[in-house]
Amino acid sequence: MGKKSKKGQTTRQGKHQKRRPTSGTTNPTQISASKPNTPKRETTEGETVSSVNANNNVNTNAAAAAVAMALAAAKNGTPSPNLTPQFVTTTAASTTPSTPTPTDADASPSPQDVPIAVAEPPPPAKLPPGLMSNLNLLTPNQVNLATALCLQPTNQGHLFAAWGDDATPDASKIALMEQLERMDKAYPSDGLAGYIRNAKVLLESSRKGVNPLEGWKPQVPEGDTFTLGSDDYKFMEKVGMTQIGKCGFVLVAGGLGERLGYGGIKLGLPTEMTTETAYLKYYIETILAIQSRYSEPDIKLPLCIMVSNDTNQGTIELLEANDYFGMDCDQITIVQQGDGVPALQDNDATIAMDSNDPCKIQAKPHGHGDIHSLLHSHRVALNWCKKGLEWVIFFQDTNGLAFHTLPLALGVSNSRNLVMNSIAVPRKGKQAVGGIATLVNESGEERTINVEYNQLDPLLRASGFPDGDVNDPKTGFSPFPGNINQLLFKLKPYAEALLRTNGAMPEFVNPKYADEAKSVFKKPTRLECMMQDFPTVLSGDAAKRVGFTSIAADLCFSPVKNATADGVKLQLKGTAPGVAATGEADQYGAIRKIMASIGCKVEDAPESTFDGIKVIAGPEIVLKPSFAVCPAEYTSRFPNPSKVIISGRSSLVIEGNVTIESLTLDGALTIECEDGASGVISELSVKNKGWEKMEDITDSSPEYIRIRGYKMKKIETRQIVFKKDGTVVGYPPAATTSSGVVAPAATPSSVVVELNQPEKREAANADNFCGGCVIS
Ligand code: UGB
Repeated sequence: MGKKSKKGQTTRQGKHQKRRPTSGTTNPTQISASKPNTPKRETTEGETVSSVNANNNVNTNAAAAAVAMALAAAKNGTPSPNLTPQFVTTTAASTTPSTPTPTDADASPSPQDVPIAVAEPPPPAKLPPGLMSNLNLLTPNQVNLATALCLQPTNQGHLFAAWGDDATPDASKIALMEQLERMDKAYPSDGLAGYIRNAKVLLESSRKGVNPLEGWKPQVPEGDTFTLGSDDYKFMEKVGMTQIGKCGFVLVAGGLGERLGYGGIKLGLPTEMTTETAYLKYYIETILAIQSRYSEPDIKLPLCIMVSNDTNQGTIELLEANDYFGMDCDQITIVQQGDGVPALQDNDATIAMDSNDPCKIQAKPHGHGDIHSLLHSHRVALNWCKKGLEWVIFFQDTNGLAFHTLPLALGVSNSRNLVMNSIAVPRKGKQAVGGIATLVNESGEERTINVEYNQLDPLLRASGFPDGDVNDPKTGFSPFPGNINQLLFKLKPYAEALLRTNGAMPEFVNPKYADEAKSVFKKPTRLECMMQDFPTVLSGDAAKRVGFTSIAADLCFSPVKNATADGVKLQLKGTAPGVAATGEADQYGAIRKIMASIGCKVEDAPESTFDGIKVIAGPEIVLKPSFAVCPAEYTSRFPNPSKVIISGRSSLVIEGNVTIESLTLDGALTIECEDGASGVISELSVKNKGWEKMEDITDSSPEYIRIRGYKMKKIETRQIVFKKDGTVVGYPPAATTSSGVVAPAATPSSVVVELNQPEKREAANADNFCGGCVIS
């Protein structure tokens, strides 16, 4: 089981009995001499609100007095008298007290403590009696936090309402305080006080219907669009392959998958039923294959996984039960989103309590945008810089097509010197996918960023595009490509931006109102943030170096997010269903498409329907990462592609260092090449009964079968194994030695991709400076 460190990072003893280095061990003085700046966040009303409370000490004297008394009471174990601190308020954003510390009680007012404008004094605030009488249960830090939460303007005294009830156990009170402490620490912009302050601003803007993009005008973004098999594609992919061995990988996997309706963690789901490879296994095998073929011998490509409270345990169990799928444990860093953020029940940002437990806060996920602050606070990005890595690749939990286009996009990033590059897909006008647009404001500031589809159409109409979000007649697609949240960053400027901003993303709120006056919520809401909003924290030249790489979705994106019943409705509307059956079919489809693009003859199966979802289910071809990862590698694995012929009812699995010179397949074939062995398949013809997908939605079947609607029946299979002792099982000898041992034809020891020297190369960093740390 994982053990949580102070900062929420999971650490554990690994399989090699060496503790995985925690990412928080870097000495900050090696990183940067300067303190991170206070991040700024544009509010929806255009004013700038500081996300971190730097010098907001106006009210701290009164608050500090309250705390001092409370602390004294806590120390003595006696209740302190009711406190009535006096306040002087100016504006909401500038007067919020920071969480006071005991030393504040003695501090004389400094010049910045003097209020700028004096308004009406607010009514006297009191700490709730239940809290006052239980202060002796709390640590000094907890007293500080509880006090700050109760005082104006945070004003959350109701959190302690149940503490006045004698029936409330002390353990529950302490549990609540610990939950509050964890949430306070996890929120990157001034803890819970900052969260409530930001929530009040955003809730008010939402109530007033303020357009969050007010002042910004959209333009068609500059980016690169590719077609598989084109010369442009091949060139850019080769450029990217010079970089692919220098990446750190970030997997965001904190989502519980409520829409999918699957009980386990999504990373544990099989990507397909042919090999039943779990998503996490597939990702790790891919990273290891890239490392073994493209990284310097001393480089281990790192993987950081963001988990939440919901997915932490399952993820660690999955890794441990499978020996980390072959990765060294010190390559994996797990960062935790923690408890999420408090749910808010009204426009005053009143924290909602759990309906079953008056000593528990209702928590909700804060969104995948948390990843940036976690990579900062755990120093993951900086550590990767120090290891000499050049790129950070972000990807989602269930996309079996995630890596086919990675070298292509890396080629674009490298050639264009991009700080941030989003892999994007052609998008139809008004399609329910965020569109990437370049936004420009009156002062000439520019951002290329995802705009949610519900905002894009009105924004375009209000900005001189009277038809709104429509297709370009020349291409048949919207000029604003669809974001799939597969993001590539140049590591050094990324790490620098984290140092400057703490990785805090802008937030949004989306309450569902129960009344026209927008004063009542249907259910509690919360602030959320998204990882694709990173361009908002880029500034200067870096803000201009943001682009996209667009490629057909059937090559790069097919997530598994939705329950089958919802997928059926989406498919009827002509939208990708995003269910387990399509996630699987699209993986086979992408491989067939790549094979066809190099000249292999692969027939499509007729359409089938499983539990209402229509798919082209085969032929099922699984090419493991140890065989090939991306189109350029297929070319060397299939040197005579026209001699590879696969029928629509076939199933093929290839693993390891094999070259397929010629193959005719009508049935099921698995070819495995053990580590250290190599093999060549030539003049092989296989015909057998093969495998069949059998519809299965019975309640007694395992959940991962039920959610896709079928299981695989393996009727007859030809199995070939190239063993590392040089023997071959199941394959007629190309040549036989006198001892009868098969001598497989000689093959290269690994995939050889001829890398043309790219024409455009990124200039070396003149200052030899990396993400704030000096590389000696
Ligand atoms: N995730 C976390 O790790 N933590 C969280 O708190 C939430 C999510 P969703 P979403 O695929 O078409 C995104 O919920 O947010 C992980 C893009 O914003 O599946 O609805 C989670 O585990 C959108 O622009 O996606 O929408 C998963 O791996 C579009 O690209 C990932 O974050 C959309 O995906 C995505 O979470 C899409």
